[in-house]
Amino acid sequence: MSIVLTEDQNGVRYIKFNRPDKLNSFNKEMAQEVQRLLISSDEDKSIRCIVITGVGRAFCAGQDLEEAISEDGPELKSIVEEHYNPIIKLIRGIEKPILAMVNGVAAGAGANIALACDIVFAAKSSKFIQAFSSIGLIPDSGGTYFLPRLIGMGRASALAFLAERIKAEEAEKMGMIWKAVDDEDLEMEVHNVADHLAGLPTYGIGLTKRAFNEAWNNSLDNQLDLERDLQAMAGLSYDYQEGVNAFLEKRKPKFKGE
Ligand code: T3D
Repeated sequence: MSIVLTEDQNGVRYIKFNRPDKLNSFNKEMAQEVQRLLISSDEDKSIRCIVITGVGRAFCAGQDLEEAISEDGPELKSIVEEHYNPIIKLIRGIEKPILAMVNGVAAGAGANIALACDIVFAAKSSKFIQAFSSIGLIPDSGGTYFLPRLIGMGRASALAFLAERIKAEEAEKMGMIWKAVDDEDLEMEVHNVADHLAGLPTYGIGLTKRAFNEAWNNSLDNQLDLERDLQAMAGLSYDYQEGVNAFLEKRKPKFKGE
């Protein structure tokens, strides 16, 4: 059985971590496979939305700690550099909507991979744990970048230092994730949103993602310049023409993501 499962449906690629007996913790093979699948999802024009989730009772328990301490395993620095950093850069750099469907516990790098996604849905029974401090590490996989920006420095510090288990509903309340959903409704809700997103003007959505990525570091002047340039690009798209024509002709638009 493959270490990561994939399924393509209605323009949506589902990427499912598949080491359920290890709570989908990451080893080298899984990290490389996730990178490969993200790259191929980016290159495949028929894929217009990506959903990342886990098989079994966990989303992902972060680094496989047996591998991390194994004498013939990869060094800690290369685990971060070669396994997680490329995944986070791909999630942020792929100009298509990426959803996290957090089906169970998300710990360590697993939590931060979810938080790097554009929209995070989580089953109400799931929990987010910045598990790093429990084993003497620092939040990686973008944790020190995204957490303070998403929830503010005070909350980020508390989560990172204390490694408390945060329930999905609490995560929603503090703005860390988009939505906590009843467990039995999670798949249906995420499938519906993903199908919907895949039919939207995903070229424009990709440019919006680029603008949001840049907004973290830009001055207002620079951001306004960027909006001007990206809007000019969006204005040349098929989808813009189609959206305006459909509005004027009082019909439903049929977008292509171009
Ligand atoms: O080199 C580096 O480490 C650098 C990279 C760092 C990135 C990171 O992600 S560091 C953080 C690593 N992750 C953790 O510290 C989390 C460890 N896991 C847990 O704290 C707990 O398992 C959970 C809170 C996630 C879930 O608890 P619970 O009680 O529901 O499940 P469990 O019984 O602890 O785990 C079930 C099995 O999964 C168990 O195996 P067994 O006894 O049934 O054979 C457990 O050992 C295994 N498992 C869970 N997490 C990991 C793991 N095995 C390897 N690595 C794991 N991270």
